[in-house]
Amino acid sequence: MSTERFYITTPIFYPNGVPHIGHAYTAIATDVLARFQRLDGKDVFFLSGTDEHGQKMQQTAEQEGIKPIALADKNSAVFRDMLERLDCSNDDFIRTTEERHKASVQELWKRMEANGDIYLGKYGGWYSVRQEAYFDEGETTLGEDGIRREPLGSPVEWVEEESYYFRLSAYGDKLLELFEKNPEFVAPAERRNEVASFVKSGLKDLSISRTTFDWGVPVPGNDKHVMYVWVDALTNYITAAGFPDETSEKWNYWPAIHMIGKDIVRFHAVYWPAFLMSAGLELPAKVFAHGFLLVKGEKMSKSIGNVVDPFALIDHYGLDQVRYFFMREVPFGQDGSYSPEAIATRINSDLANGIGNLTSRCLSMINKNCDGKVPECGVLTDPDKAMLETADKVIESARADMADFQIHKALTSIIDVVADGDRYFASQEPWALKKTDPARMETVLYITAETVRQISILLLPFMPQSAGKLLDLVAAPADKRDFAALGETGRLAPGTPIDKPTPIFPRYVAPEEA
Ligand code: ME8
Repeated sequence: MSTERFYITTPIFYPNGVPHIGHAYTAIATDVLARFQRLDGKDVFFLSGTDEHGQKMQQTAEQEGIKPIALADKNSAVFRDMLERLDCSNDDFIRTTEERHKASVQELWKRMEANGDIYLGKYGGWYSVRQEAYFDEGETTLGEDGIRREPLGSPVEWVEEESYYFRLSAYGDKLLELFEKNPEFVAPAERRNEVASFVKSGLKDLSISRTTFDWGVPVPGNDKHVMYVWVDALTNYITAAGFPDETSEKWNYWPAIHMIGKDIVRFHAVYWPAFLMSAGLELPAKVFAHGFLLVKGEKMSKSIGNVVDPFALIDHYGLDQVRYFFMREVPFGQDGSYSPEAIATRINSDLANGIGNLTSRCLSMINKNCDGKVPECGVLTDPDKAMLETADKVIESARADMADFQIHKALTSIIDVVADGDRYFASQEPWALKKTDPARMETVLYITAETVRQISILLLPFMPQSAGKLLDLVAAPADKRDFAALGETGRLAPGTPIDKPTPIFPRYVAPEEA
C-alpha cells in the first residue's frame, strides 16, 4: 500500500527586509499542519523559501549600496534562521535566484507561450513599487500632497513599457467553473467569495514582463525583458517538486496545498491556476488564506513602531509557548490580536497550571509511591474507562478539524482533555488511596499517566520540543511517538522506570513583577 502524500507550502517571503511575526505565524501554522500529517503516517513534503527578484529588491539593494544578490543572500539567511528557531520541519527551502528555479520558470513560460497565451503588447499604468503591481486609475486616489496612491496607501507612478501579456481574460469561465466544481479550492468561504466576484467582474490580460529593471528571470528568447515577479514567485511551488522534470520522484508530491495570508489570495487563486491551466499542469490541491495578526487590534507597521520581532518574542516567552499561543488563540482563518497579557494568560492557565501541573502531580506520586516505575493497571472502573475513552477518541475530532484547517479547534479539543484529567484525578483521590487501597491508587496513577501520554503525542505537532519532554517523563518509547501509538496500541508498559519529574512549563512572570 503506498503512503498518502501531503505537500504543503508557505508563501515564499520577500527578503527585502527581516522577518516579522506575521511571517513567523504563517510558518508555524504550516509546520503544525505538516507535522500533524507526518505523525498521522503521511509522506509529507513541506516547502518554504524566499522570493528574491523584482523591482522592490533592486531598489532596496540600491538604497543600501549593495548588489541585489547580496541583499537576497543576507536576508534569505535570516528567514532560514527564523524557520530553524521556530523549529519548522520544512523539507526544502527554495530561493528564486537558484538555477533550478530559472529553468523551471522559463519552461513554464514556454509552455504558456506554446499554448498561445502570451503575446507582446504595450503597457501603461499606475504602478506601485511597494506592491509590485499596476493599478487602474479608478483604484488610485490623488492625495492632498499631490501624490497618487493605491488602495493600501503606497505611492503609484505612471509607467509605460513594452510588455508581454498573459491571456488571463480567456480563463474567467474556467476559473469560475473550478470554484463551483471544487468549492473547497479556496478557503475560508469569505476568501472564495472575494475571488469569485473578482473573476466575475471580468478579467483583463495580465502584463507579465518588465523592461524597466533587470533583476529577474529573463524572458526566453527576449532578454530585454525580465518576468513579472509573481510569475516567477508562484512557480517556486513546482520547481521544488522537480519541475520541469516530470519524471522526478518529487513530482509525485504535486499538487500542493498553499498556505498563505489573506493579502495574496488573488495571486494564488486566480493567476496561478490560470498559468497552470495554460501550461497543461495539474492545479494546486487547495489555497487556504489565514488572517492577519494585529498588535492590540492595530495593523503592524514600521511607522507606528509596533512591528514584532519573532526572535525577541521567542527569547522572551519560549518557543513552544509562542507556537502554542498563536495556534490556540487565533481562530485560524480569521484575523487575530496579539497582546503580552494574552500570551501570559495562556502560558499560565493552559500550560503551567494545565498540562504541566497534571503531569507533575501524577508523576511526583508515581515517583514517591510506585518505586519510580510505571504503575500496575488493575481492573478498570467506569471512571477509568471513561477517562481512557475520552483520551483515545480526541484524535478523531482533531483529525477532522485539521483536515478542515481548523487548527485552533483541534488544539482546543486536545488541551480540553487536561481538564478531564484534572477532574478524574481529583475525583479518584489517589493520595487518599495510598493507605486504604494501594493497588487502586496505582491504577488511578496509571490511567492519569496514560492520559498525559496521549495528550503529549497529540501536542507534538504544536509544541514539538515540550511535548517530546513530556513523553520522556512518562517513559513513552521513542518508536511509539506517533498517532499510530494512540489508544490501545501504545499503552504505557507497567514496570518501565520513570524519572523524577522536572518542570516543563514554568509559570510566566512579567519582568516588572519578578
Ligand atoms: O507576499 N499577519 O511575501 P511577504 C499574518 N513574496 N501573516 C502575515 C502578516 C501579518 N501581519 N504579514 C505578513 C509575499 N504575513 C510574496 C509571496 S508567494 C508565491 C510570494 C504573512 O514577505 C502572510 O502569510 O510579503 C503573507 O501572505 C506573507 O507573510 C507575505 O510575505
